[in-house]
Amino acid sequence: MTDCLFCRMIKGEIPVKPVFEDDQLLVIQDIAPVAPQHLLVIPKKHVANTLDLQPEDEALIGHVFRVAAAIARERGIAEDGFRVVNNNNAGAGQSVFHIHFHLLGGRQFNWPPG
Ligand code: DGP
Repeated sequence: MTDCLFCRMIKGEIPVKPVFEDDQLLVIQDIAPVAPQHLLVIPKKHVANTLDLQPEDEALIGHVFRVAAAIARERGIAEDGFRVVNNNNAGAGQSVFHIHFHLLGGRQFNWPPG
């Protein structure tokens, strides 16, 4: 996807400072943090959102959560509580249509979410 912001970051066309990277994922700081710790866990495979996931993506999504948990522990936000949030479509707040997961921590969260 040549016009996809996150694909361009993954391909190196837009420079980023990865917090973590492997063959499946890129993790970066969110440009507009809404918590003291706000990272984006971005699968390198272009999938618009959860609605487009395929059976072969199941291991990838499991990997997302395992990496998010490891980063939460590393950053000291695991014990006090953290969130992994995935917005799907505009009504839920999705603004970048390349699937990604917000890893949020470092403050108290409310329920229900806004
Ligand atoms: P969402 O609204 O759920 O689609 O999340 C997209 C997030 O991406 C949003 O929190 C802001 C972030 N974002 C948008 N553009 C950039 C950018 O150029 N760099 C970084 N690091 N984050 C971005």
